Amino acid sequence: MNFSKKLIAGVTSAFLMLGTAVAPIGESGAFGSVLLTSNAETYSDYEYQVLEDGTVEITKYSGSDSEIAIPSKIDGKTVTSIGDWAFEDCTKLESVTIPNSVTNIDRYAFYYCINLKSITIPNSVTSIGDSAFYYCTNLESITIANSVTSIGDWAFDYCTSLESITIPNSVTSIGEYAFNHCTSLESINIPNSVTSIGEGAFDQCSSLASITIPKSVTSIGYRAFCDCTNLKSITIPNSVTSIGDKAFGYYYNTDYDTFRKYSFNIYGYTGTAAEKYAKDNEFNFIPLDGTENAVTLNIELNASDKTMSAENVSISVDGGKAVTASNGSAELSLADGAYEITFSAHGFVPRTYTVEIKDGKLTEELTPELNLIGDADGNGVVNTLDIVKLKRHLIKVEPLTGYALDCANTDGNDTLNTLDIVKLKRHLINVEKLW
Ligand SMILES: [Ca+2]
Ligand SMILES: [Ca+2]
Repeated sequence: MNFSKKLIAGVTSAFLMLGTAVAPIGESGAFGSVLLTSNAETYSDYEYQVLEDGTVEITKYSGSDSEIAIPSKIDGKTVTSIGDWAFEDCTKLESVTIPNSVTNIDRYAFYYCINLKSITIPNSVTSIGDSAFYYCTNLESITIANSVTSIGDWAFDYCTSLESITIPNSVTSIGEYAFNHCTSLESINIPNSVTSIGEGAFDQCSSLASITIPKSVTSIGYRAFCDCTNLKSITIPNSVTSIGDKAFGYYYNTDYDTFRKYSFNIYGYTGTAAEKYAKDNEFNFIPLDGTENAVTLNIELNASDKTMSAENVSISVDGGKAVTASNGSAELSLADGAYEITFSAHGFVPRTYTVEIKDGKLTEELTPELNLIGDADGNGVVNTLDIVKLKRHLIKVEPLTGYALDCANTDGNDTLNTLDIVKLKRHLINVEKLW
């Protein structure tokens, strides 16, 4: 199935490329050498066409810059679209700034931009087309504004360097195989605007250790989380009424045959699709009935010198009980009792809190606060004052305690020493960033 899908994608690509090449000939009706020139107009390194509404679509980038800012206007006309294949195979490209006049990023727009490292999708964009970032194997970070409502099929397939991504709460559908082969993706929070998770959406995300399915989701597609080898359990809210074949708890061999994991826990509610899936596939089912009293926590990321979204926080509870999180807050659906809850996010030092829930309520109010790696004094900024703090700790003038110790431990090993200062310095002179 996986292969046949790929094949179809490949055939479609070839067909589209042919279509692009042929169209100008038919339209212009020209002959001879004229045939070799496109009817697209050019502006600097861009080819473009004027759309029916008088706005501009970028159809091709022919430059070889590593860093580009796409213009918002060309010849006085607003650029609204990045067309199919526009930046295909731009292997020199490392960073792109998309102007906030663009509403559509079309199919294969950044296909095979293998050196593209980061991209920000502005809050004018409403859709990310199929295979838009397919095989951008160096893409480490992507910021998607909360104007985007749909993420196309295969949109981020083979983005193997992507460690985290924030899906804004404007997105209602995640396309088929959208994050397939995102092998570095460690956590993802699906916002509570999403109603369906497409077939194979997170297929082969081998680093994915935790996943939160919000209560807005009603269907989880075929193989949606198949071959997520690090995923040991999943919590399914009772809003989910349909779960596709081998959606989770299975892995592939090299021939893409599927095998059932020996140990996989499904947390869910009795009498729902989750229980049926667990029984049908002989997985351990842990009922969550009686835990419907949700407790909401507001999570704060202490990072004034870095743009971070609390939507990206990943939450784990000892025993793997039900947790849903979105938009900087976590909703815990836990039975009465004491729990250790760990909050983590890329660039931040994970933090564990002990909470007690009684009669469906927290016994003490809790606002989890995470500090950046290196922020020893916890003021949201990593600078030379943190080095001073660390030095004063090392000479025992002002010892750091608790969470501050972890924040100062920039290399993440077992001790605080001068190597942590070296790491901090290298971060501050932009030699080796901590995040
Ligand atoms: Ca600081
Ligand atoms: Ca250390």
